[in-house]
Amino acid sequence: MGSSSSNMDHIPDAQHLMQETGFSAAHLVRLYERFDFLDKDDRGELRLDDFEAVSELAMNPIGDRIIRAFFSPGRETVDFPSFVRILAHFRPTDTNRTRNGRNGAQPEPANSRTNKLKFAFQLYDQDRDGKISREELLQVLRAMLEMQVTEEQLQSIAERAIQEADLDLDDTISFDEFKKSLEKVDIEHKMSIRFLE
Ligand SMILES: [Ca+2]
Ligand SMILES: [Ca+2]
Repeated sequence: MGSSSSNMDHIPDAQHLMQETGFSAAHLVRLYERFDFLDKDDRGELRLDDFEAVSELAMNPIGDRIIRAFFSPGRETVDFPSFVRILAHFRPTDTNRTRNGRNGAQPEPANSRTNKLKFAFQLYDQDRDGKISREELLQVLRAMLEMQVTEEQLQSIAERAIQEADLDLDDTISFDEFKKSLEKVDIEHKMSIRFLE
């Protein structure tokens, strides 16, 4: 084992992770340092309270939801590969990597627009039924707009958002409707969290 700064020997599954997520070796080493730092008792896993040290998330109004997204349903710990896979959603989208390249055999990268939107969608869809209900939308709006608007205003913002996005009139927002309603929104810009510096 070398002791250079680009030492990846101790990173589990490094080559595969780089391929899968598009992170460079340097990025991965930095993420590993970050992970290792958060992993206070050196178990090779993070628990919910380890994430409290991430100030970018602590200050984010929906930071608790983002943190929970790191955890697979029913799991209480996050290992390094899962940590990296979630963070890959926040990588800038590669503009030169086409979606249907190589006869579509390759899975879409986590940082594609669609996968970024899927990640955002599940931050709203807390019961994971594939739909954002009015109540789920209200919860996010409440967290993000707290103190700035009255409950009545919140209700009407939610109402308008659902009316605009809900194309099949089932009173909830499906992923397709979500995607369509955000067609003109610069997701790239909104979904960048300075987590890697
Ligand atoms: Ca739902
Ligand atoms: Ca709908």
